Amino acid sequence: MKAKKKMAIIASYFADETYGLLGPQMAATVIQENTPYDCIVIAVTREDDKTLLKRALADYFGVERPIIGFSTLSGREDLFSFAKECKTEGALTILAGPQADVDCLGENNWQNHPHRFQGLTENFSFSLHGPAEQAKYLLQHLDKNAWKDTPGLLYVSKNNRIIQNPKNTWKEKYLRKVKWSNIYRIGKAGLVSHKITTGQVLQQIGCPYAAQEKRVEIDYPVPIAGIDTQKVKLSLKGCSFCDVAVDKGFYGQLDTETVVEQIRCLPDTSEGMKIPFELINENPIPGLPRLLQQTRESGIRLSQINLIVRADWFLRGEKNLRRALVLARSLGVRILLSSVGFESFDDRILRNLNKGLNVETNLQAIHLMRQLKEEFPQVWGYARSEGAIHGFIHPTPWDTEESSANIQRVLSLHTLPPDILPEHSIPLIIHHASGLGDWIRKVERREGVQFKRYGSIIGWWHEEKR
Ligand code: B12
Ligand code: SF4
Repeated sequence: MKAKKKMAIIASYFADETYGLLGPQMAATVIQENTPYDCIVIAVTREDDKTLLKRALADYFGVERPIIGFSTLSGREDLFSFAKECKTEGALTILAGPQADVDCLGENNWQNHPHRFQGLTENFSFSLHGPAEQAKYLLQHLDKNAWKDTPGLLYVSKNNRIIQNPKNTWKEKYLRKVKWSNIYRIGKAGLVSHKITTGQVLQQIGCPYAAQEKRVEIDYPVPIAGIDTQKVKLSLKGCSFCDVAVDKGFYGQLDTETVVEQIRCLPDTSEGMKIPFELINENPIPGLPRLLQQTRESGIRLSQINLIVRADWFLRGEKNLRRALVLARSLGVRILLSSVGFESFDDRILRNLNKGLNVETNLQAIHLMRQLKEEFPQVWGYARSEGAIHGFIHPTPWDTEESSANIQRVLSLHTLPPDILPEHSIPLIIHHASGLGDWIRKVERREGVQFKRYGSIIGWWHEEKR
């Protein structure tokens, strides 16, 4: 039998992570099963030694030309440089996964504004944005020019023009299967198989909130002294800081059957149950009782489902959630509300984030989360000590003494630090292609200021003189 060719996907990772890398792992599975290539995922932390990584890649590819996909790099400039080095040394480097297109293209109109993020066309042979199965055509035609017809491909032509092929849409048949044994880390002696103890299951692509277009007015950043009363008008879909809203928009829910097939692929615990997994769906509660029922009918034993929910949709789902908790109790399954994107406890900041809800809604959700703990103590989890990390964005460009005092007052009045507040807040991150990217560029243009770029991220905290 002819040996299969080889491909590897490099993705960004944190050292102590228990999660898998669903997107890259799903892509590797699609490639493995539908092309002449074996494909693995290599999870690379900032601390990993790049010389060891190089050596491991050389051992893996042997005499073959390395074909290396890069995905979910989280804006890491060390990995952008690593990709460029591999490309210079003869590898074929493909930037794929979320934001691959906009990160390759660079920031809007950077050609006329040299301080803006100039994109990654020099670091990668090309980018491929959208569903993994688009790579089938590419990998089958690498040696011929026909790869230029690959859907979703973006590349620089010989006469220096950027060519971007239209993307294919998502097809459920490719979203049924994920291998969980295809992820590796770098060890001293080469690639080491990495065991995943918390999985992810895709149930919805994108976010329904990102399907609603709204005309919004966002305040100026406070650091621009004296002009902080001005506003910027924008049309936004989804939360202003959210890259998912721009990247995926809203495609819709997957069939329960597709979701159950993915659950079947998850590794088992030593007790023969599926490992805990996060349901990737911003509005999972309406379908939760049905999902529990269907897994039971399929003979699958679950240990724990982690939910990510918006506070308003959590409140709206109360009735279904109670049904699901009763069912979960009878099945011995735990439900952990692992992340609610509260983001702030100040109404002005929530408005600037275009979160579409207010502090009162966040507090009502917290009240219900705590009440359910009293009613379903064994089945229901929501607190930091139970593994939840709720969203709290701080600092932001709109922090004032008044907003900080306001937030402090809400935190102590409702005793949020012990169970709700995460150990660390996350500073507001502005990806160049997010709604806030447009906001900050408008501020720059109007006020003749510049904010520093950190790769694909705009440093709103670092204003530079022009
Ligand atoms: C669930 C999720 C999490 C979970 C689990 C993450 C994980 N390790 O998988 C948690 C909450 C832990 C998490 C944490 C973080 N996340 Co997160 N997360 C997501 C989310 C919402 C869904 C990811 C997912 O599974 N999608 C479903 C899969 C099937 O879709 P997909 O990833 O697009 O993959 C498909 C295609 O794109 C393609 N594809 C993907 N890779 C490749 C590679 C090749 C070669 C090819 C051909 C195709 C291909 O194939 C897939 C199937 O068709 C995404 C946003 C989103 N909706 O995509 C962010 C996202 C992946 N996370 C992101 C970030 C930044 C983080 C954090 C760094 C945040 C932080 N500051 O802590 C951490 C890092 C975690 C880590 N590296 O270990 C970014 C990555 C940005 C980027 N472009 O690099 C995203 C895109 C959100 C965003 N835009 O900000 N996250
Ligand atoms: S932050 Fe969450 S709720 Fe807001 S648009 Fe993004 S995915 Fe949807």
